[in-house]
This record gives sequence, C-alpha cells and structure tokens, in this order.
Amino acid sequence: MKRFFSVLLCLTMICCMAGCSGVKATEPASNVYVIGFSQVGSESDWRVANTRSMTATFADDPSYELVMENARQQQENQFSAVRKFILEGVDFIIIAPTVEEGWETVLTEIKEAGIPVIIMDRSVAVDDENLYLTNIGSDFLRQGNLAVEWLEDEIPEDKEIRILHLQGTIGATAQIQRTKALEDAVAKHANWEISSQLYGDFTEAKAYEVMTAYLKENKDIDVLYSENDNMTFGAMRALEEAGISYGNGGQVKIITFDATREALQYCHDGKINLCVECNPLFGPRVKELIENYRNGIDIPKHVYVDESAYTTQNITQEFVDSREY
Ligand code: GYE
Repeated sequence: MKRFFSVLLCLTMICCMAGCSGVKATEPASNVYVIGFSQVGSESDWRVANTRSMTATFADDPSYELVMENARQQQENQFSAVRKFILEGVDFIIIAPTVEEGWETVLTEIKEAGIPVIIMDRSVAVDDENLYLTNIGSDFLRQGNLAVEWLEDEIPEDKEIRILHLQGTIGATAQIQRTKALEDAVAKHANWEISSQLYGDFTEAKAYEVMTAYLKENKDIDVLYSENDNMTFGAMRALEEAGISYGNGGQVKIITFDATREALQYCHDGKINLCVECNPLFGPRVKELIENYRNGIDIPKHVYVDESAYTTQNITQEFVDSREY
C-alpha cells in the first residue's frame, strides 16, 4: 500500500511537471508524417502494381504512414475519402483521380485546410493549377501516338482497315488521350475506319462481356485498339470463343496499353502485336517529390515517367521475366 502511494505520488509529480512544461504526458509526440492516398480502385493489373509500389515505398520508412482508401472506381468515394483525410488532419494528400472533371470544390477544400496535394497517374481538369503541387504520371497522348505510328508502319496506304476500339473509363486521362491519338490518326488516314467504340471500363470482365456481344453480329475486324491490358485479355478470350484469329499472322492485329508482364508474354509469343508501356511504379518518385516539397525545394508542375513500346521483334524472354509488374 505504502508502495502504491509513493508510485501515485511520483505519477502525480510527473503529470504536474509535464503540465507546467505544456507537454501532455498521455500523448506521445508524433513525428510520423501522415499521407492520405485516394486510389482509383483495383480494376487492373496496372493498378494493383501501382498500389503495391506506393504502399511498399512508404512501408519501408517508419517516418511515414500511408493511409490508402480504395474508391472502387467511383469519384464520389474519392470525395468522401478526401474529406475524411481533411477531418483527420493528415499532413499530405495524394489523389489518383478516376476522371478529370469535377475536382474544383474538393481541391479548394484541401487548399483551405492548408494540406498540400499531389495528383498522381491521371490528371484533373481545373482552371487553377495552384490547387495542387504537381501532377506525376504518364504522357498518355504520347503513348497513343506511339501506337498509331506503329500502325502507320504496318498498314500500306491502299489497304482499308477496320479498327475496333475498346475504351477505358470515360473521362479518365488515360482514356481521353489514348482515344484522341487514335481519332486524330483516323481523321488523317482515309483508309482507316473505327468500326465501333466499345466501353470496357479498363476491366477484363467488362471487355469480355461487350466483346462477346459485339462479335455475335460483327466479325469484320482488322485491328483491336484496346486501352489497357486487362481489357485486351478479356477481348482475346472473346475472339477465341468466336473463332477469330489474332496476333502475328492472325486476322486481328492487337494493340494494347500498359505492357504488364502477362501482356509482354503474349507479345513475345506472338499473340499481341504491340504493347505500349505505361509505368505504374512511381512510388519512389512520389516520395522524392514529397521530400523535396518538405525541404523547400521547387518541384515541377508536371512530372512524366519514361516509357516505350514493344513488339515480338524487340523483346526477349529474359526481358519478360524481369518485368516487375
Ligand atoms: O492504363 C489502366 C488502369 O490510369 C494509367 O488505369 C492508368 C490506367 C491504366 O486501370 O490499366
């Protein structure tokens, strides 16, 4: 009992001292930098690799905590996640926006809360660029142009071609720019025609569904321009079931975006003609940008990642096997 009272006395003294110096004894001072991350979803292998790159980068460093919210491809879910981050008083926010439009209000709320924000992967269409620090991601128009340049080399000027176009989430930068590159090229080439534009929402299941329905009525396709690998996989399954050949020497030439390991393997094996790369591994670069920001170093308004395109002719099995995603 005597011991109990002396312990109590000691505790009281510690509390008083802490009180005098303004330190709350019950709350340990935290120097962990908390980042709220609103991710699009888990619609594709690209996205899964991107999430892994982000979480692994920050998990390796105990001075950071990355709190990720998966929006399941719904912008509304992103708004709720961001508002939750603001209420929780995070130090930093990263948004991978589902679509470009509609961000003005919530970005203004973040700004008013004094929280810095990075836009990652896709972009936002806002008039005031000061609503975010920087936008890191791919040059999606360049990717689309790499695809059409390859097609220009493949197709003789006098050959009529019908292109089936599988589109990703409408309004997402990756969809807008990849579509723009194709539509601009079709407008330039009198012998190119888009036979149809099908909505695949960047997922394998949706692409398989729309392709299966389409192929019941139409089989006259020369090129498939598919805005991501997972939609391509769904389309390949539908083509197979419809008895339509594809790839090198087949009826349908396939162009795909992302160049994940699985797609590169198909490309190496001659099942996909062109894989345009879209690099998801930018966790380390995002961290570097945040660190530069924290150290008062200027960061550019737009940061692009390096990418190329692959055909059966320019990839080896070793390259496919070494692919990280
Ligand atoms: O191509 C696709 C993903 O925005 C770059 O989104 C990203 C795209 C990517 O679902 O696979």
